[in-house]
Amino acid sequence: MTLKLNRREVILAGVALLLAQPSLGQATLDIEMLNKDPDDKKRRMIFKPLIQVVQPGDTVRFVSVDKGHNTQTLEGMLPEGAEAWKSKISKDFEVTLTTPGFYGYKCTPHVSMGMAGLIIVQGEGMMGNYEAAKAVKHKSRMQKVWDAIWEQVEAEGLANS
Ligand SMILES: [Cu+2]
Repeated sequence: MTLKLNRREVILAGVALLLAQPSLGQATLDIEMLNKDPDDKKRRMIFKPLIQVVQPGDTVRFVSVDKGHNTQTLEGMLPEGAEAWKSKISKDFEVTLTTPGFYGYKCTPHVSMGMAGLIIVQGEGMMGNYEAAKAVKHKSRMQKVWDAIWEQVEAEGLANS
């Protein structure tokens, strides 16, 4: 038996293949909200991992492992067109990210302790807000945390479109 596909069938097969690609996102990645880093007890009030790299369409799930934390986007640290968020204290929170770029966020009650983190959504245009996000000034402890985050971004080559 010979397999002959008409034009419509070829297109449908192509669409089905595209939809089957797992790399197009829709993974769920966790960020834990912790009082102490289980791998380094000296590190307190942290998001783990500190830098989370995802693909457009992926969902980031903030997990309230220890109580008393939340996640809130930092002003000036979102790609253009991306929506800000602020979650409830001590609650898990999910956000699906579709716009490539750099997303800086903090824990509202623990700003003074430098509790913050970065999500990088890879893809076309991701460098669009890199310099702007890096240029945001923070207070004392928070600035030290961001200096370390940007250093790690450079060191790991994460700022490449
Ligand atoms: Cu906190």
